[in-house]
Amino acid sequence: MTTRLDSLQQWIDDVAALTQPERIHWCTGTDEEYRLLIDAMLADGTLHALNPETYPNCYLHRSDPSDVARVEHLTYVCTDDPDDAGPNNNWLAPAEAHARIDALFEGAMRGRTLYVIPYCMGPLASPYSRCGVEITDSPYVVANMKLMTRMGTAALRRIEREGRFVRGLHSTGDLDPDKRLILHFPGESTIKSFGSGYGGNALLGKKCHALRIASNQGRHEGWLAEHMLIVGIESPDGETRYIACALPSACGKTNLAMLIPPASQKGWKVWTLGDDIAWMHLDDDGRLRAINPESGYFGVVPGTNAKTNRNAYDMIRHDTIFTNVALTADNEPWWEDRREGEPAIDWLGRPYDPDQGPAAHPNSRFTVAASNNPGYSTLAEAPEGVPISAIVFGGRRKDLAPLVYEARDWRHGVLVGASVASETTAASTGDVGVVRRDPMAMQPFCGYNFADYWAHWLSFADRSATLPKIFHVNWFRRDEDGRFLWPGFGENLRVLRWILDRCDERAAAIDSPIGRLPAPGSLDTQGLELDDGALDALTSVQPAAWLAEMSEVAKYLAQYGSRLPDALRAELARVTRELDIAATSATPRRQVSAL
Ligand code: OXD
Ligand code: MN
Repeated sequence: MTTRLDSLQQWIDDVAALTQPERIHWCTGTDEEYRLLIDAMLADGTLHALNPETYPNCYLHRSDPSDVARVEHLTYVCTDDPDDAGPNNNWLAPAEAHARIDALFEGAMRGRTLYVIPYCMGPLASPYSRCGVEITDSPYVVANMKLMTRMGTAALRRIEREGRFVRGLHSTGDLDPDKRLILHFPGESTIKSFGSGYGGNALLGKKCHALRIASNQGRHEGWLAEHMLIVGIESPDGETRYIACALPSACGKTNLAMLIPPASQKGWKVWTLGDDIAWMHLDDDGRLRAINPESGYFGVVPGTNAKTNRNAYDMIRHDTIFTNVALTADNEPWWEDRREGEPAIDWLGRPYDPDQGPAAHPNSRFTVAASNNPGYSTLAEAPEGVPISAIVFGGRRKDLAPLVYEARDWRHGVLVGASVASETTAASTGDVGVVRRDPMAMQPFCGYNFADYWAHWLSFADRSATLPKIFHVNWFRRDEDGRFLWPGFGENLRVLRWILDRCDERAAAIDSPIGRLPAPGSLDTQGLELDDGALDALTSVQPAAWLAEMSEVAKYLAQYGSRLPDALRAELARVTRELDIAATSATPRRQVSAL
């Protein structure tokens, strides 16, 4: 197969001349093609078939042990002016970047197949979707892209109609960490990735295209590409409202996207639109609408069990690719906190020995089509997307941040988002509990200068009077003995309900310098056995501690210098001033909204 789009054909020819593949395969995206690829990978040992009775059509891939995560220190944004990439990105000049990586690509596909993957991020018929073509020499990448995106002939037809696409060139090379580079050229809508087969580095539709390149496209075209889940909340009377939520990694994004209402929340239903990325546009009426550009999940496996995420647990029992999990003696996948079965072989293929570390890699993953999810919303395929009622930011904070608070307006909400920070967990670094700033949960993913990104966010207030309300949540507050104050998981629906009630002005709130907190009785806590004083701790603000936090935020924002939007600076000054007053006065809190 070839294409009638000359620019695409020319690019394929140029890449083939550089990389010297043995053959070229244009992916059609059919199930038969997937089957053939899987069979070939089973035959050459790239995949291992799992127990066909209990895990039908499920496979284990063991990656190179040095290639198990995104490599932020090797990920670059290449712009003419380093200030356009900003302090939040590693930067290389485009000419130097191309030269360095093209030298690695030279002859890299000798003896291999070059796969051409045309893909569409978002529903094929949506005006909000954007297309790309990934060239790769990894059949594992092709199979994962089949599960994660709308790929193949239909996407190619759209690309040929539109004449534009993001170019992604990928080769696993020889997986030498010293020759690993992940480069983004926003000015050329191009990605080049060498030396890694890991999801976030190699499935170029995901972080590289749908966040780093798309955030640039969104900036120029007036929309937002965000690291957010999208969830639909259906009330007992059948009305569904949608929330987009940005949480840094290890804060339970996939669990929240697939929340199952507990028995106490009778009649409520939760529908998943997306678990990782949201593209949000203003429609003709000024409403913010979201699509999920992906059509599958690349989720962290450890911790998934029938209690924490029943839908995910069931969803990955068939038609799933597992990467770097352990095996039971029955050839089932196993991971820490699965709460079923025992590990026999660890993720490196060795007999399991607890003294050699965890059985599954802490960042082991499942790749699965979204249609496997019993809670997948039919509107995830709607070309017009869904209207967003609330935007929620959050982080993992054992103290300081209340369970939930509401920004007083859009501008304040942008500051709340820009101030997001989260404690690291054992799964991500050796230093547990260190607070890292992660604005809008986009620190590793914003493909341009954060200062310009916040200006872009702020500009939405000039374009619409009906923007969603903005909130902040923290499920992870602890008491002095380290016990969680809030039960979390399904009970988080109570907080989402308060958020939606606030959007309808149906719940009371109390003003504070950092935003609006649930008024007594406004948050449904019926039937929860919260410890004494827990609710008060979860819904109050300590001005002195918050003053210290705002000074950390100010320090962080200062690195953006004069590019930082004045409105954000002014908002920071306003909140700090109000905290100062609160810290020095005994004025009681003021109720702002009654039922
Ligand atoms: C992811 C991530 O894999 O955010 O989604 O790291
Ligand atoms: Mn993510």
